[in-house]
Amino acid sequence: MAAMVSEARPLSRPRRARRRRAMGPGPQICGHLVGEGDDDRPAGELLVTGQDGLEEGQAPAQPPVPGSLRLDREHRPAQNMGHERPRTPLPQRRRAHYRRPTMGPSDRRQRFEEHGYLVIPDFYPRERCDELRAAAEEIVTAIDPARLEVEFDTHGQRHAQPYFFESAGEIRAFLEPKRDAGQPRVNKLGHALHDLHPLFDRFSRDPRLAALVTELGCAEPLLLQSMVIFKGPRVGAEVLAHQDATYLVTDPPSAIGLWFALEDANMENGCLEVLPGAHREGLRSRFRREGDRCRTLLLDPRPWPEQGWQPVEVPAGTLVAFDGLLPHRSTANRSPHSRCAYTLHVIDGAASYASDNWLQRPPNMPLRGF
Ligand SMILES: O=C(O)CCC(=O)C(=O)O
Repeated sequence: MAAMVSEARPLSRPRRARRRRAMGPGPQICGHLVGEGDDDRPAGELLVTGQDGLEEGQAPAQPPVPGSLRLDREHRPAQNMGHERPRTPLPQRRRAHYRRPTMGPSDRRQRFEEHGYLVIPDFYPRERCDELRAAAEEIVTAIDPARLEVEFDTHGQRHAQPYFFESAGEIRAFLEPKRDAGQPRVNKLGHALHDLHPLFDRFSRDPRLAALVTELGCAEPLLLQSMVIFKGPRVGAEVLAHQDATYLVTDPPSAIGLWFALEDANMENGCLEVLPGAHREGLRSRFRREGDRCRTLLLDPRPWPEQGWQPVEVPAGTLVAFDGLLPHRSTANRSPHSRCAYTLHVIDGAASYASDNWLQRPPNMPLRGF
């Protein structure tokens, strides 16, 4: 795949070693987790077991009721930008051919609409997560070190510059603002891994994901962006509270985040934290492209509440699906253990995509579905 990594070229052995150092020490696993069948789960934790009883890579035996989830353009409220997600009819409950019918599809949809997120353990086996992490490390190793200079900074958004905008159709690396013993570390890779790298493509286009987002109300799913967030030991930066719809505006709002724990995530290493139900309060701000820079437009001046945040502590292999309007954040990783995640954002092709979103794909690389 010649065009897989932007401006990548083979490295000499010493440069490869320098890149490896930039990746930091290998991942380690630590405990304090919520697992399937764990009855001590905090109240309100939305745990879905069984993924409809489907095996990895297996399409649902019976697809969702045809046509039941399509958005009707005629009946969509005009200029709904950043407000209520349109309510589409719930799919009819599928018959009980699932192995573990603990939560039916319409329960998942109802819970997703009520709380704004779902936790699906064991979506991928650990080996698939390890494989993805190894591929991500290989990508970093292959990137020209001269290109490794832009920091990803959720405080000042200093990364919002051409290098970042061009990553819409490439695979680029962004550095942690903090160094580890003087060494730069990679914060994230983005944003077209799912279209440019065969392994990420396969991981992202699992038929079970297509079935899930359809079930959650996405009529014509399009895979918009993907990221590997390394969250390295001691240096992994805080991600400030935000809604993904701030960056991925569609009318009506349609973004769904699919966040995969590639390593165990807990309070020590900076797991996701969400504000259950707050996706129903509308969009707080918009991140708008203005030429070669971006500006944040405040739509709702209220600060995020101090209370009510729910940590989502999960083992590797868990999928957390969340509404683009759900506020979420993660603390800095001050632990000796990394907390790597892969995240994929899907939008509905039946909604219109804002022309001033930062992410604009090059004309020769249109968005694709599953
Ligand atoms: O992984 C994290 O810490 C944050 C991820 C996030 O904000 C996202 O996927 O939208």
